[in-house]
Amino acid sequence: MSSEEKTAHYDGPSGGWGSVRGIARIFGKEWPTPLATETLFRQNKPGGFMCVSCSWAKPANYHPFEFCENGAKATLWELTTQRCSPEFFAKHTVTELREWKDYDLEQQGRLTHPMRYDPATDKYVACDWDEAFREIGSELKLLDPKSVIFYSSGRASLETSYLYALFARMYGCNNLPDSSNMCHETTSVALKKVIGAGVGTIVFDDLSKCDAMFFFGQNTGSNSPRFLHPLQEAAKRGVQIVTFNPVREKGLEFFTNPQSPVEMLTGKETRISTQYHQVRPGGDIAVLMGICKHVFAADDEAKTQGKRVLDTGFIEQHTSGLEEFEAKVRAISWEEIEHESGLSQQIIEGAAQVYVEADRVIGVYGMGLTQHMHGFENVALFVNMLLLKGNIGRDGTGISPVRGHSNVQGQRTVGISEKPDLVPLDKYAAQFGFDPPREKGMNTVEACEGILSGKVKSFFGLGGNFVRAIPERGRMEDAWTTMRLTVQVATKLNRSHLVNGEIAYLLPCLGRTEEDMQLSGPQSVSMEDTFSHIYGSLAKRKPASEHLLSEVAIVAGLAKATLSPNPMVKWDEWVGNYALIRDQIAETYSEEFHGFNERMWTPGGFYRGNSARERIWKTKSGKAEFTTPKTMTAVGFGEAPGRYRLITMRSNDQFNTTIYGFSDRLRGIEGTRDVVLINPAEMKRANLREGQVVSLVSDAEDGIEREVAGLTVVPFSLPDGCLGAYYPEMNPLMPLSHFDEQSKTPAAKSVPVRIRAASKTSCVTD
Ligand SMILES: Nc1nc2c(c(=O)[nH]1)N[C@H]1C(S)=C(S)[C@@H](COP(=O)(O)OP(=O)(O)OC[C@H]3O[C@@H](n4cnc5c(=O)[nH]c(N)nc54)[C@H](O)[C@@H]3O)O[C@H]1N2
Ligand SMILES: Nc1nc2c(c(=O)[nH]1)N[C@H]1C(S)=C(S)[C@@H](COP(=O)(O)OP(=O)(O)OC[C@H]3O[C@@H](n4cnc5c(=O)[nH]c(N)nc54)[C@H](O)[C@@H]3O)O[C@H]1N2
Ligand SMILES: [Mo]
Repeated sequence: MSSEEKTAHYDGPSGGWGSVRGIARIFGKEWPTPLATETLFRQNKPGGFMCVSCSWAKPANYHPFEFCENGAKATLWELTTQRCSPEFFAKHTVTELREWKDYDLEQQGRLTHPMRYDPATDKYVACDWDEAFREIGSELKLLDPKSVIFYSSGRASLETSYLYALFARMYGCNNLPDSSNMCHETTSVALKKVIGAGVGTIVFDDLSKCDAMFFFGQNTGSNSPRFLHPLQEAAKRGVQIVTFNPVREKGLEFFTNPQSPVEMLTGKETRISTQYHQVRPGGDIAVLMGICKHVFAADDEAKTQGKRVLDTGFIEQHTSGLEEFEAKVRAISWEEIEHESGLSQQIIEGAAQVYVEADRVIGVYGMGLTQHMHGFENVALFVNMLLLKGNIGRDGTGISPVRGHSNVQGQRTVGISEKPDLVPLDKYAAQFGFDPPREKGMNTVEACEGILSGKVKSFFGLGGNFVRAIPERGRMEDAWTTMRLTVQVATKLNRSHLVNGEIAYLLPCLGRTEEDMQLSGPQSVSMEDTFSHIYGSLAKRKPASEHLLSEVAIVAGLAKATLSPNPMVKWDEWVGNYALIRDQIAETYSEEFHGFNERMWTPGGFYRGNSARERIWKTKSGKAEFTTPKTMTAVGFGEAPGRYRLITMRSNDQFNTTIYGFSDRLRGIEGTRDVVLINPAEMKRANLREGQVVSLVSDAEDGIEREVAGLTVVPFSLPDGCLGAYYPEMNPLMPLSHFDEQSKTPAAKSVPVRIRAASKTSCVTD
């Protein structure tokens, strides 16, 4: 990583004029029209609608513009004036559309009509809703419920999610995988095991009370940009911010607040991270062991002066398992830590000293920890570090996984889970008079395995772009067509709509920015943010087409067409008035949701509580549990000559599989996503030159050939032995068998690959 000059990078800060231009470049025509401005003004504010992008908090004391570059992009993307109508589908066969790029598919705009796939012409043809519900319902009745998958992407509201999970269970399965299975499932499993609550323990106000923050593998500048405001305030307060990330992400380095006229005009920027360390992908376990090693050493030293660094009172009263962990930490050598982390003892000790000196510490993390074969250990060890000094369950301290989709956490809260033991099934049984299935359902990876093996006969997608987001795309797409029935509920056309089962429907729904008019009047919905706060969302825009139904109405329509009537389940009444659905949620989940309808408009949302924050540990031992790791690297495959660890990354111009444009401004990569990033020293070793076009091939030792061709080599500041390239283009390279052992989260941040210096220049997307 010698010379910065030779690598692609961006000189400006995150935020600043670049972020304003970033919005304008994509939405030139649609921004800033009065209607768009009016809608953006209502974003993330009490009484307004909640952003469809990330799950960051919607604070009670909001800014005049409580949206960021990427939130604005997400909203404007939904508000587009483009329409993907039956005329469009009449012009193109599905086979033809499969050759299109993701970007071009979504560019067609909002879906307008329910569509049924016609195998005779290989085209989608408009149909009416009743016909769609009737056929899907009668097909579902013929299938074994255990062979049907009910997937959801983390956007659907609490109301929709609750009904969806109820529908699946009344139908007869717990096959409710969620985008969370590819994302923070590692968190849900690890935090549940070690602190007894599967979500983060901090709330928004803690950010203004801490002395230090440790950031592992979360890219704030692109993925939760509104977090930059409290981060900037923290930095100005002198909070130490220590970051471990293989990539030097701009948002974690410098920020200029685009909402501050002074900062915009003077170009003043705030340094965010006080230390920034480019750890090897998968090297975080070693870093965390190193930090803890230094903490124990500092504690030994303090003891000689009658003091302690460890919070011994907390450890004694609240934790179990320290002895075994401490023995392991003391036994591990600095050589091993340095090798696995790629960082020197001095650097790790420097970071650890910040931890030793700080009284109140928050640990923040994202996909850099969760998407590894030993992601569980990553998360558990981060908790170990915090436990050593009692940094959970005090103001200004805690663990903070930054969740992805805007309601992904909430979906799990209201019953979308393949794990029946996490759901109060007895309550469901009493409330709705049925016998819910008790057998564990399939998660995302298991659903993929089931599709490959032929066990899965039908796939229902409530949003998302499953085929594009999962590993092993090539094999998955081939297997997909063997299913009997596939149904996708969506706002825009994507790849998953173009790989069809024998019978396939594409059902268009209202977006969250659009008015949802039902019998009792306009309806509001609700969601939960990353800090477990729950808010109402009320939208006012005219729907993109008069033929759209709300997600609630679609789920209820299908349920009615599939299930036998049950007087305790009032699908029609619920669709007519969503407040009645919230009453049902409040009954099933009374502890969290009592008084739901009244409390949902609380500015800043209402808190559903977190036992670990109260230092009540709902774990097996009744205490917070130290974990002794079995491995020193989060990577589940060995090192070999020519083998790289590929990080699949998000650009600043995308939301997951939705590609807004081709400018990854904050990393200085413009105009294309078909790139492979590599450091200059590795380039030399591999005999590559800048601009050369290469392929990446799988090096997973499972005999399966996987290749993505047509990638241009770009020198970039990265640790040795690793490469960077974009998600989802790289997903064909990910082996389905590479997932976190405990949670089955696919290991997207270390994919074993080799570089093939190819002469061919075929397109990457296919
Ligand atoms: N604009 C925008 N916002 C989004 C999304 C989006 O695509 N676009 N997606 C949403 C969703 S669903 C999610 S889950 C979140 C994702 O948000 P993040 O959690 O930030 O996920 P990524 O961008 O995939 O990767 C996070 C960081 O991990 C680093 N990293 C990779 N490997 C390692 C490692 O081994 N160790 C460490 N320490 N770091 C590593 C990468 O360099 C990157 O900076 O964002 C949400 N918000
Ligand atoms: N290699 C690699 N793979 C990854 C990741 C990675 O970092 N690397 N990240 C993983 C993560 S964290 C996640 S969360 C998954 C994401 O996986 P998904 O959640 O399945 O994918 P998205 O791209 O978010 O889904 C986009 C589609 O959702 C639809 N949509 C948008 N708004 C709405 C709405 O309001 N209602 C409905 N019904 N549909 C809507 C649109 O049609 C759009 O095309 O991908 C995972 N895959
Ligand atoms: Mo995610």
